[in-house]
Amino acid sequence: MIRNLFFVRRASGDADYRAWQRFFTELGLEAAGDWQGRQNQGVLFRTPQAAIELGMGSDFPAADLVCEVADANAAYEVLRAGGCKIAEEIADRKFGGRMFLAEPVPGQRIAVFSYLPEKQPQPVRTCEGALSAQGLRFGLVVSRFNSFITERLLQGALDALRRSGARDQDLTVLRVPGAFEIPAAARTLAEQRQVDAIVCLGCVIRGETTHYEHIATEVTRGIGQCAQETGVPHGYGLLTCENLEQAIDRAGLKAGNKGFEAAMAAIEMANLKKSVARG
Ligand code: INI
Repeated sequence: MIRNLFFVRRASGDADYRAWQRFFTELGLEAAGDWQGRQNQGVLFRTPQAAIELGMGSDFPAADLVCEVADANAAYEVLRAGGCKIAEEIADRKFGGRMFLAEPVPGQRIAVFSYLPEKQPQPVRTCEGALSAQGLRFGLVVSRFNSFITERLLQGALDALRRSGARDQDLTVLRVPGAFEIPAAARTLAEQRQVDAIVCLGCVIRGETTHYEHIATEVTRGIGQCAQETGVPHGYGLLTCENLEQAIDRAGLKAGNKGFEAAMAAIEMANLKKSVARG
């Protein structure tokens, strides 16, 4: 499968090489790397976006490279001032763009255009939650059952929150008897609307009966339901393990600290919620 496409310009000599370099630099590209061999040299300009366009019919520019720029008028002025030959004058085109043909080296034409304002494609609105906990309030619900593990999850979660800028006075820790009680305590916190996100921490370890499965399923469902019904983001830090060794690994040893991860998810989701609300 294709991983990368390279538009290769083979300069016929030093003057062409420099002309191409000046052309792409003037259009705002930065050299991402260059190399110097005994018999050759090259420089790589990476573009913010590239695409292959396939077409047929009329009105295609007479050039095998088409550069979209933010402002074709500005690009035209910059290139002309730098001495680049303009092979076809700048003008509005039927497709909704303003375009000209540049000829940085003899016989090699490149079309440069920008969309007219009314035809400008609208960028996709993308929202992502920042990883800053500054000014945010968090509730942490932690079960005492398997406290050898859950206290480590709590330390991991507090570490993530403090490192991300949370202040201790904005953190509330609720301790509950076992994992089964986590969703109810989380809901009490969520309904009071005094926290921006909740971090749920517990550890269920398989025993001889099916008890473990019932608890794990119910707690997971309860945490998810609380998050969805109250709209308060919940970080899910419930370990569901076959044995103590697996739990230790996930509470700060080989497999990281799931409390830390749950707190980071809570921070991100709290910020995401705020940024979506801001619009
Ligand atoms: N609570 C846990 O947090 N982890 C477990 O592994 C566990 N097991 O296996 O029994 C457990 N049980 C207690 C349960 O969460 C409730 O606290 C208890 O049933 C009282 O409601």
